[in-house]
Amino acid sequence: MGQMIPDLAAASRAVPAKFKSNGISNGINGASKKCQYDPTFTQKVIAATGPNAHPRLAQIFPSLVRHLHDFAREVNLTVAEWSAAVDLLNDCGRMSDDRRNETQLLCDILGLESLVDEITSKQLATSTTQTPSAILGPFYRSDAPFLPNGSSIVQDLSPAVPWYEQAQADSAFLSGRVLSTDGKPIENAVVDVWHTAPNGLYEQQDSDQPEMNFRGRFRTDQQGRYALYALRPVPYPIPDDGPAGRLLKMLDRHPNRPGHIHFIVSADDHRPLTTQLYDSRDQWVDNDAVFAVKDELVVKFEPREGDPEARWELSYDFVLGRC
Ligand code: MBD
Ligand code: FE
Repeated sequence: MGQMIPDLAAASRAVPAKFKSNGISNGINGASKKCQYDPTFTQKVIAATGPNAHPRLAQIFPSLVRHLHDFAREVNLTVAEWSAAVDLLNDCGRMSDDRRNETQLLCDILGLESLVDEITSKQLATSTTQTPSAILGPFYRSDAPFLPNGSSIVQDLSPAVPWYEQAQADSAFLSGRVLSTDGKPIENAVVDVWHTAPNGLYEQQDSDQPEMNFRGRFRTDQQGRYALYALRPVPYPIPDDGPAGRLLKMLDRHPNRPGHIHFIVSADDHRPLTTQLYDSRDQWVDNDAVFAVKDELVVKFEPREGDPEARWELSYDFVLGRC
């Protein structure tokens, strides 16, 4: 029986010396560490802000500086570690262009884009019935073609395409309405939609795909309806060949996102909605590398009967809040 009682002293002795007494996860120790450094320093930096500073920045900058400095003191950040972080940010910048936004991807794996999305949507919400938002992600293109309702965002699918069979097996008809929070259908709303190919790559990541493949904008009809052909989305790893991927590996984390379809739904007099729908069949739906899944956005595709163009169907109504 005595063996069942955990030997805390032994457990503590087993901690390698390099992890001991560094002040991390130890409030008392951390507080005393703070005093080791110039106690007036942070205030000096905050006080340097001038009277004509940008108002919102003047409001939030003191908090930013306080948290940054507290973090550095709490972990005893060294010049070498800070310098590695600067290199990481510089690498993100160098890797970014109009096809790839590595800095945004870095924010995504830190959960920051999902957090600011939650904050923004809660601040702006005018009703509890509106469809929840989800993050934009780094692969949006604002100029997708307008397509007639009922047409397909899958371009040039032929047996020559390596993922032809999977595209056939995953062919899906998406439809639904765009509604206002009072339940009224909205005519002329724009449903802007994009997703990856079955190889897990967005069109701009993949030189083998035609321009604007799996992207389109649709306008709702008089009953507020939209309809299009697309594919059931596949899970895929976020690009992990850059600094964001390096960080994931150092954290022993996986890069996978559950299969998802992105939407921006907009209409006159309503707040535009940026969101994503997640396929419930997906193994990563509870374990998203960028922490963007919300229960209300997980959907179940149903088998579709009698349509040679689609094996699956999904009906989903988007509810927009008024401005
Ligand atoms: C994606 O496809 C995405 O949607 C997000 C949010 C982050 C990285 C890749
Ligand atoms: Fe995405």
